[in-house]
Amino acid sequence: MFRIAVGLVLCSLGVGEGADRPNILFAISDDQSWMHTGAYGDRGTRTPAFDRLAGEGVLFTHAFASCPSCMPSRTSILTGRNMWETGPGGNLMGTLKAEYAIFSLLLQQSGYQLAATGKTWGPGQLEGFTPAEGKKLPLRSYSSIQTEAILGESFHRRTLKQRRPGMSNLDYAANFEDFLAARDKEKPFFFWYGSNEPHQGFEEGAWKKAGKNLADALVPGSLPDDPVVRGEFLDYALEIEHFDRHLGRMIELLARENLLESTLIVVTSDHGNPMPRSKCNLYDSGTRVPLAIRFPGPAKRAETRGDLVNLVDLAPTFLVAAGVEVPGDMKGQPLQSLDEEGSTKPRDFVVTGFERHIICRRDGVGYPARCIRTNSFAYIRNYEPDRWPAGDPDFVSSHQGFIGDCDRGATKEFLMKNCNEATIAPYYRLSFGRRPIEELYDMEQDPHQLNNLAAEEKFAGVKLSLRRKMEDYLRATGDPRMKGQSPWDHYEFTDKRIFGNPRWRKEGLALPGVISRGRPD
Ligand SMILES: [Ca+2]
Repeated sequence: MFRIAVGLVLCSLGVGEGADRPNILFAISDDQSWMHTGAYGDRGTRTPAFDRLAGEGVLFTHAFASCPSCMPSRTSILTGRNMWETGPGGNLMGTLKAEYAIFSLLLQQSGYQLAATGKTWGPGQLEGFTPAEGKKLPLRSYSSIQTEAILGESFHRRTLKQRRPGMSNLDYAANFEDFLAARDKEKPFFFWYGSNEPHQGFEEGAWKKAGKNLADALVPGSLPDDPVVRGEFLDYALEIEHFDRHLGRMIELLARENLLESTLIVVTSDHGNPMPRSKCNLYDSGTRVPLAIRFPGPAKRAETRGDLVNLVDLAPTFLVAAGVEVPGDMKGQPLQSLDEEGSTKPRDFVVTGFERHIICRRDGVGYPARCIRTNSFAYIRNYEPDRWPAGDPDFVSSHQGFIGDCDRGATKEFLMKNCNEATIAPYYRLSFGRRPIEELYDMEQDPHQLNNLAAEEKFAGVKLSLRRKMEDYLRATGDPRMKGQSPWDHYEFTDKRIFGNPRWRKEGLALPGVISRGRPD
């Protein structure tokens, strides 16, 4: 079984037996930008459940994932460590090492019951994990038998009567209901609700059937204002609404069981939307996520917090709520009210990072970058500016075609097809073209990060001070990049199932050395 070094924590838990500790419901969507949520003002995406929780708790306006890629972001959430502090956990299809403390296991050891439905942690491998003999679970979008080792029993038996094309067939809320019925009522619980939505694979044109209006689509300024693009953002909005509907049903179930006031509810996403220049990018559209927290107790007056938050802050938030001591190597800080005694001061900057997502460049290398974000500016350092930021344009990736760090979809196809049109070419370059070593954006004047100020004399002082602040933080947290090292380009890519892409085989492209060969399918 998967084991983890927690001795130092266990000896000082200090948790009282039978203490009145809250249940925790953690809801995380897959690839949702903060802006595509009703509470932040989007008219094209209806999210009444999220908005309700924000209205009864705290709405965070500046929350950021540590890394804009599924598994690294989820690794950082679980470990409370920045993406560069998790070794091969910082790459998609990497490995989560057993040496890092994981908040869910700390909760479990302190008496919590763990359970989950939908997408949990992945895709990747847990170090040292071997399934118990005869135990098999259906693989449902990366929630597999191995994730039960870190997040408890998977509830997945209830499926939807009518599956929506492009979406999971899991009835997430019904599975939560099953868990509530089956749970050990002597224990507080931690339940992970991970939707597979709004990950790419949308039903194209579904927005028409749903009666949405193109005029309501909220398209980031880095993409062309075209009906194709607007339509894709509405198809994606429908998937966010699916996630939110199940969340709403879960809130109702908690209320029905009289558990709402004894439950901490946290809702967020693992990173931003999957359209070009978002996911896998350190711009706001890639790393900035929705975040609402309803703390236990009766509904409070709505509070909005604009301080910068990193999703590494969630692990300590859960542990503090449960009365469990936070391990010293978790870099996050709890998000409990800033007014409470002993609380930490708000962050005035966050640092995010990106290394390797899928295999989409020759030699299997990534696109290393780091970003520091303050309330006023974003500074990005691209460590390998000769590489293509979204993947080689002439190399067929494992499963996303050319330019493989951008998921297949209508907007991507539109940009590729029209890249020589004068009005579209600048957008193509913004998404897929090479980038300078440094980027600097004035986030108040230029929220979509279109005007790079890094070469402007007027901003030289700002740029230098941000770079120093970022590098000080990276050094203090042991980023190998600060020593000129690049372990991520060499870590094993642990999943080869996706290499069945016929185009890849047809073109006879050599598999880069980082792809594992000996593993079973
Ligand atoms: Ca994701």
